[in-house]
Amino acid sequence: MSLYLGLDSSTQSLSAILIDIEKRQLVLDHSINFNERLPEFGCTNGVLPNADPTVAHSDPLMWLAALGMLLDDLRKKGVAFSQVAAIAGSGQQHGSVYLNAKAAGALKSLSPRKSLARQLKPALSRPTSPIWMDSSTKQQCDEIEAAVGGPSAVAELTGSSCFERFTGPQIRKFWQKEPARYTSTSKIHLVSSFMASVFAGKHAAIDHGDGAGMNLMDIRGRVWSPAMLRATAPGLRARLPALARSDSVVGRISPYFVERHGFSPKTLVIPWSGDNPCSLIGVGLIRSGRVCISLGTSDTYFGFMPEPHISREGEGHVFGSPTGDYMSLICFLNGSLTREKVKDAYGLSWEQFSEALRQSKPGNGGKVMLPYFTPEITPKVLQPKVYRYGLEEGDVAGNVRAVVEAQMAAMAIHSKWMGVKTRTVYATGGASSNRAILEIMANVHNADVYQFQVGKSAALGAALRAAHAALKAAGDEMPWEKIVAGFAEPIAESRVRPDREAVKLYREFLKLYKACEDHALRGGKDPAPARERFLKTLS
Ligand code: XUL
Repeated sequence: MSLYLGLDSSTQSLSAILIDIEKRQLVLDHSINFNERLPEFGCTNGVLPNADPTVAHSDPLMWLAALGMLLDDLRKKGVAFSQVAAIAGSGQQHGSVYLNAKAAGALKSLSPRKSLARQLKPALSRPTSPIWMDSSTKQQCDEIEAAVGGPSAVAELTGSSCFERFTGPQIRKFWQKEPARYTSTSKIHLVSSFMASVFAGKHAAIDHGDGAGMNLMDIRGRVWSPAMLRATAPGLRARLPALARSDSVVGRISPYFVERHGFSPKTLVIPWSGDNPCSLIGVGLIRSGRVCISLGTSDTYFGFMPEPHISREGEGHVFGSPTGDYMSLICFLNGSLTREKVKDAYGLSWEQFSEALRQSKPGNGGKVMLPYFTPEITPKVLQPKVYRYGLEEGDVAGNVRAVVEAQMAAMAIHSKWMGVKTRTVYATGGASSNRAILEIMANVHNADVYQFQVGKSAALGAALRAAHAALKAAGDEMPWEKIVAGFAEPIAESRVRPDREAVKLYREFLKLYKACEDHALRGGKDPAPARERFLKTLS
């Protein structure tokens, strides 16, 4: 049995990647898109409608329905589940699932004749799950930070200051607004540990990688922090699962999956982790020096870190790496959907969007957009607003270039705290297939940019984690270098080199962009003089 299954329960879809570790082969790659296949749950792009734009919840039953559908699809495609040695997964980070006292019994005695969603619905103490796109907990963040000694104290302790989407502030809001439901909650899972629990038929632990995204775990000690728990909600310790290493074993697969889908009863369930820690492995970032930019629903900028180096500006995060080390991450909420909004606003196809990028010039003639179409995480913007400097709304190519340059500039500016000299960037996610975007990335970051063969780095990382942990459990541990070799490799021919002239120009452009950001968000000076200076460098 050398097959390993990696799943990725993400915002908009559930994906699977099956690998054969001995043959170094990706056997299969399949996804269930929630919009297309599960419209009956009423979500748009994985989010339930809400009158408050800062609230973003999803339906955990939709994730379960997707799981049943995905496994059925895979079986129809001829996947021999009986040959799968272990399963691990990746979950959208920070999202939480609230279960009542019936959950343990329900997980243990799932009937293979009924769907997961139907059987686990009565075990939910809260029908919806707040996810990472939620930014409605500013008050709770302030309260928690005040109780613990300020944002830096929280960051020192947990790896991040309080962020609205992090699980701790979300739990505090739930306790404050819905105390009866909080009282009836006996276990609070992350998306990752919830899905692992379903597979294992018992409450699974939260791994250190994803646990770091809660504002509840002591990042160095890797234990629940008593100070953070106290500041968040009463009786929280008893409601949290245990914490575990990412490469431990949850247990054997639940009989539900053996009987209904044909898995071997020996299949191991490995703790699921967050999508970012999984992607770290999925792109082979197991040593320092390189970073990955993932262009997905959110854009993320992340890299491996041997020691927890915390952002003093409170901008980024330190999570656990599945290798047992650390990783740094910065999340930009206005990612794919924002590029798409600009594309749609001008009635363009993606091809025309790229053409507009090719036709316009680096630096955009000093035209700048701050594209906060939705609230932004980095820099923190709670009220969505699009700012334009020297840029007319009707200027199609100008707006297209401005949105991409803004995204790349924000990454360059807000990643300085990591102290990483970036020479190589690995680009992943849907938009990484767009070379016009990668050219801007290479020039703004002054780095070689490579694409990846496998777009789904989180699912691949999960499959690789499954192989690593299962081999370790069998006393046959394989070093990480060997695990990722041949799977998590950039495509050599995809290299986009920075252009010397453009790099010089973007160095100046970053100053202009920063001046616009300071003006819009921090009451800084009018950026017109900065724009004049930038225009002079163009001439
Ligand atoms: C990371 C974050 C996002 C989600 C996306 O902090 O919020 O990248 O993990 O699923």
